[in-house]
Amino acid sequence: MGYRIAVAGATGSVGREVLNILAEREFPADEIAALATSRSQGDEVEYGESGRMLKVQNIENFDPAGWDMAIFAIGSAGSAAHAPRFAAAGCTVIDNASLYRMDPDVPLIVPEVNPEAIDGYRKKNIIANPNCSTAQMVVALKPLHDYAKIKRVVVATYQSVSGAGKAGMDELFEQSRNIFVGDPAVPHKFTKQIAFNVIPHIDDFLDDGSTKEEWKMVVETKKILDPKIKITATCVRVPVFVGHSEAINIEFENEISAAKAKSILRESPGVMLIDKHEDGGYVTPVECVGDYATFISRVREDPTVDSGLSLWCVSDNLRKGAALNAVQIAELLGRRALKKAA
Ligand code: 11C
Repeated sequence: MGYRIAVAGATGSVGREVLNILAEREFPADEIAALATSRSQGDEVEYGESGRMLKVQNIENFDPAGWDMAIFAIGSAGSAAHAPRFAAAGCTVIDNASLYRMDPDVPLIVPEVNPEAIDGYRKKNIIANPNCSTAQMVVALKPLHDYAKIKRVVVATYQSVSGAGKAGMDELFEQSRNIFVGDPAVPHKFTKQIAFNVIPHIDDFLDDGSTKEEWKMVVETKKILDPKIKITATCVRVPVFVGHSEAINIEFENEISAAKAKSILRESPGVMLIDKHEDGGYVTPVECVGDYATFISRVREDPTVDSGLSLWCVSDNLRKGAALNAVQIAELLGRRALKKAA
């Protein structure tokens, strides 16, 4: 017997990827509901490449009773409005928004890293999906932490415009075209011109001068991996449509060579090591689009500390950073929690 699963935000970039990935991975679904706001009610969305079309239902009128789980990709305001109602009706919410991530009663899960934490989901019947830049980083850090214990991480991100949704992608496209034809590249979604530029600012500024995106990378990594790890992040928007990249510097408590790190990473779940010391022997964001893996390249020792490594980490932010991770959580929930309760 399969599950009844709803996808809220089914018409957005992440929601569509959720449907693609559920279909690709042949998620054991008896019934799938595509939900969105009233604006999209009656539209149709494709269930992967199956050719099967789902009619979009208005989330406001949807009764979640009798549904096993719902993957939410509707932002924090949408989650605040609907997640408690779904959860109370017995439909476990897997939420992509940041709203519940730091709630101590809500597990924050990356299945390759902390699957055991899912056992706490019954307190609120909500499970949180981390920020995209955190998800790929912890997949890379976890196996190295298990071997040599990470003390400190310094990360700089190169985040694609799809992290800011369809409006971000449209803005990069339009500004690039405008610049070619001699029209002004006026910013709307981003604070400055994004085409042919980089912007060291993602999400709101905090009192200490960092941004909320940088804060999320710190607190989410601590919650998922280890609260003792010290982290500092600089998050930067770059003119790439899909695929977040990260330059990660790691200091360890115990010794670890680059060769050892590579042999560990080669065997690690969710990781694809592509690291040849030659032209093109590394992965760039355009190559990771549509893939499940977190790609790691440029692994090398950092000679400025007793035990340290630097590496390059790239992943599809709409997949591992959002939709894929949410579907993996649904699979985990199906395998562990729902079966256990039966
Ligand atoms: C970005 N990482 O690239 C953000 C998007 O907390 O889920 C995802 C924000 C979040 O803009």
